[in-house]
Amino acid sequence: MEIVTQDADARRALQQELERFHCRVHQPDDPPLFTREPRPDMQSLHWRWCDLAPLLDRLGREVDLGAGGPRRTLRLHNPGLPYGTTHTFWASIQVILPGEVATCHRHTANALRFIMQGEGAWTTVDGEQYPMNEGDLVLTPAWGWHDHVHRGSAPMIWLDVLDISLMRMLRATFFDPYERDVQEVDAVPDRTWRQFGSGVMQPPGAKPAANSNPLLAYPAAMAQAALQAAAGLAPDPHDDVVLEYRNPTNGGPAMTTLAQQLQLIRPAFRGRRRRHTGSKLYYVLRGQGSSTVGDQRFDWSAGDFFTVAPWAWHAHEGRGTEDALLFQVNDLPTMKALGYYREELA
Ligand code: GTQ
Ligand code: FE2
Repeated sequence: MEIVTQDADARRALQQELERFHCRVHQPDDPPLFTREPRPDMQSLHWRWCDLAPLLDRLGREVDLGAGGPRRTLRLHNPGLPYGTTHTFWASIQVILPGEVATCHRHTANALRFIMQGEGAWTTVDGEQYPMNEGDLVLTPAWGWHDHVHRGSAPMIWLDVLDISLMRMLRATFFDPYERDVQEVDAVPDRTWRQFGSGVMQPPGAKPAANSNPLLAYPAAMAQAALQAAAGLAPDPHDDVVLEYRNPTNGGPAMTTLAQQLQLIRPAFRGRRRRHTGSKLYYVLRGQGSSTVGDQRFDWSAGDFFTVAPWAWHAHEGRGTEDALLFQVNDLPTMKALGYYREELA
């Protein structure tokens, strides 16, 4: 915005008098209110598995599950922000050892878990219980009671993503501890999976609550089979092969604020550039490739994470000999719901 400099002294004088009335006028040296396009404070970053793996080992050995809220997590921190991985969500890697219990609580933040390594843990969400095995996505929608128990024999890690920054920005933080370590499990522990898990066949009388997703688990085998089927379609010019995890009762995103995708990038793929508002995080399950994000180039391989800041041009390409498999979380459902979504495609 063009600043009228002739009245700078008047504005400064006025400001001093206005202070006690809790009012202000724009000052010449205030940062611009409107920029032509987003100037995000979050940085697009790349975390390499070769750096993360030893840190996770250390965390398992040196950090107690009980410290800092009964979870043991490595947070992916964005140095451009006071906290969080992007300005809307936090991504952390949770480490749980055999026999451990991540005790029951609930919070207004929406959470999702994508299992990175291991098997044998179970999560209980409002009485429903689901296995947590490599490649599975499990959801903890806002305000649901949840606890995780590890019944397997080797350490496990999974990715936690919570819309904590969004919740805090909107001043909507609530948290309750449960009165016991774990909650009781329902007689039918996986009820909504049995009702809605196929996606297309549903009990005729089943009435899910409006605008909420009854499904809490998206097993790896189901998601990867769907992705293999989609690989027979014409490739997407930006993403090669990509599928979104959906709410089977309304076709919308699986969570109200955050979307999740599973993506194949084949070695010969050379994606077109695009940019959009909203932020996203990728996790590489297998394979390798390269992404240009703004003026950076991320050469990624299995176990790596990277983020894309709002409005940054980005494009992906394949590398090596095997198909790369990536999991993505983004906040586009929030942007779309609020009318702030924009994109440009090259
Ligand atoms: O597992 O419930 O990474 O409440 C952060 C907050 C995980 C969880 C996190 C949480 C959890
Ligand atoms: Fe939690």
